[in-house]
Amino acid sequence: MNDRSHTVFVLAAVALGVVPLSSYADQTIHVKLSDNMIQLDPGTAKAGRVTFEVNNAANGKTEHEFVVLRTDLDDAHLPVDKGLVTESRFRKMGEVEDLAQGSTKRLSLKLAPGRYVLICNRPGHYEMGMHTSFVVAR
Ligand SMILES: [Cu+2]
Repeated sequence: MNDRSHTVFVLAAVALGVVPLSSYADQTIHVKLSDNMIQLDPGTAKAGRVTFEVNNAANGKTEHEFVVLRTDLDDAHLPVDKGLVTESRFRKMGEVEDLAQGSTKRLSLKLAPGRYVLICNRPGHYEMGMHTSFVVAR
């Protein structure tokens, strides 16, 4: 593709809404999983494409996971049954499973404005403190 046809292609893509310039900014949230907490940097995002870069930074050999739930509930007060948060009660946006100690995986989601809760739902891990809230602004 020469320069001119490339320009035409890009303009056509923008006109069609294939490449919405206003919401194009890619947002990366660095997620650090420890055995008793989940830390986010930064802790909020704007609506649109959000990529969670999830690192298992636990000291031991414990595997963790990372689940994104859409809910207005306080992250510390989710329903729990036998050590597991009852995920079926929520809209699950996505998850990263089987994250070995020291490893990093990415999860890219399109998120609408609202409140979310991020948890690790390995047995007992939620109750150990592996949860945090996450707000997506307009
Ligand atoms: Cu965990």
